[in-house]
Amino acid sequence: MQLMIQTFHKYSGDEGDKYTLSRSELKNAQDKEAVDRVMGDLDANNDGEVDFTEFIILVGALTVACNDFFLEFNEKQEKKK
Ligand SMILES: [Ca+2]
Ligand SMILES: [Ca+2]
Repeated sequence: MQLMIQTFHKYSGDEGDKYTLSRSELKNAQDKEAVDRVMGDLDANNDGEVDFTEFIILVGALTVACNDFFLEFNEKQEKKK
């Protein structure tokens, strides 16, 4: 959970509102074609930014969209145990 928050703030501070992810910030976080589609689904209130609540949903969606990334991440987590 802490890692998710750190990741969120790492990218959300690049431009505009420090506490929301714009479309371009989201692309920095995950440079995948799926982002555009995911962004459209995630931005529940259609303000062009993904707030933290929306981001939590994004993480779940990216687990599927960016499976390789999360497999690698999980492997690193496994090694810590
Ligand atoms: Ca921002
Ligand atoms: Ca929004």
